[in-house]
Amino acid sequence: MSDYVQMWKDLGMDLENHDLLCQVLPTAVGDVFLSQENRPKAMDFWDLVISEVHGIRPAELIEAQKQGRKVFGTFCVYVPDEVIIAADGIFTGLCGGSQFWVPDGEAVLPKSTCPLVKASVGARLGKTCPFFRIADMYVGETTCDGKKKAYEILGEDVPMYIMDVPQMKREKDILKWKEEIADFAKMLEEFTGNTITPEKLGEAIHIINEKRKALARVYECRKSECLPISGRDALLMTQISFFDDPVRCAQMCNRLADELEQRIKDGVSVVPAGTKRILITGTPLAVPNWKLHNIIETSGGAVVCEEMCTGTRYFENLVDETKTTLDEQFMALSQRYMKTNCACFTPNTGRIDDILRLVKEYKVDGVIDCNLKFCCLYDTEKYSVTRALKEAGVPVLSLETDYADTDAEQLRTRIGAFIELL
Ligand code: BJ8
Repeated sequence: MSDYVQMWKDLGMDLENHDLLCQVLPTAVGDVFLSQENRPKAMDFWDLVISEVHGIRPAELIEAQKQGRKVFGTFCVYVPDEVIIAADGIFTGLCGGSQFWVPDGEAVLPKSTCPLVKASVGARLGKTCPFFRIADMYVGETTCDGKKKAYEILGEDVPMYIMDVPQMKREKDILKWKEEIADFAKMLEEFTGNTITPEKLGEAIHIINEKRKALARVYECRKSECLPISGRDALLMTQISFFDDPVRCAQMCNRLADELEQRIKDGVSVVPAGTKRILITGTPLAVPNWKLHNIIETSGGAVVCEEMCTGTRYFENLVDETKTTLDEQFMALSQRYMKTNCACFTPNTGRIDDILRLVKEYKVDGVIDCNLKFCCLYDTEKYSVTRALKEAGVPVLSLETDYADTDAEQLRTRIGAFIELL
């Protein structure tokens, strides 16, 4: 990634520290991804993107900024990308998934904050992530307390807009979220100087729906008994989709899905018959958090589905494309987004229904419910998730971890024993 040094300098990054991050990434990518056998050829796209993750896409974003476009950094799947696109803006995910950024986050946040929040704040304050330097504005949301308070610190030296996510899913909450989306649109118009028309929003809704359909096609292939892609590769695809241009993302995912569908027809599987099929549920796995997938898939299991925001919650449910006025479109957006079952809602029984449905659809042998340390929301839902799965006769293992590698061997022992018993 040495070609990008000048760009990083211009972004005001801490080059010395950033070098340390760049040094560990190739080994991690090699160990987790390139070591796998019989991978789909179409993964070459994601191998390239991840090997130059702080180079290729940031350079594109800077180029777009030179043409006058604005970049918006987001932290939650509740922020509607469609509206950003309709204002001719570009969205990029910002959630941090590396232990590397945690100490810089801990310098200003309580240690008892979840690693996702600590890493995100650390990536900004430590000046070691180009995406955090590039974004013209951050878009936060009122989901968990950790994020809400962290946004106050993050927003000290970069424009920060917060969307007020409802905490319940009554009719009036759906209306409230619609109003919140309309306000977001107004702010985007002012910030970008571009007008959002029903035509532009309709086009943007179509673009993101196509991206969702493409991601869903790849996931559909993971339902097959003949498993054409590993969980690690599917996770990488999903993680990168938060950063990539949505049209290219759809193209690449469709290209991958074409190959996977052919593999299923040809009986090509990445694991031996009888490998135990695992569904993971819980807190999101932001890039480059591949720890759990890697342990499971090197312990005799295969991850076939993630009931996570870096998984099914990201692409399930489409926005109604038949609406023709902005008011109707905002409502259609609200209705779709409010179907996402995040643990910040109460009650959140829809998530249990989703998990039970996905267990059947993906022919799952066992569920691993994994929470990031100090995420009280998903940790509390562990109680009802575990009970529902036990009642349905589905084996479940609950785990709690963070980004550090210190518990890797302990996790390996527990996961190995769980898979053996399935
Ligand atoms: S819709 S899951 S992306 S809020 S893990 S930071 S909840 S303490 S990430 Fe999330 Fe939106 Fe919900 Fe999805 Fe807080 Fe928990 Fe940390 Fe979390």
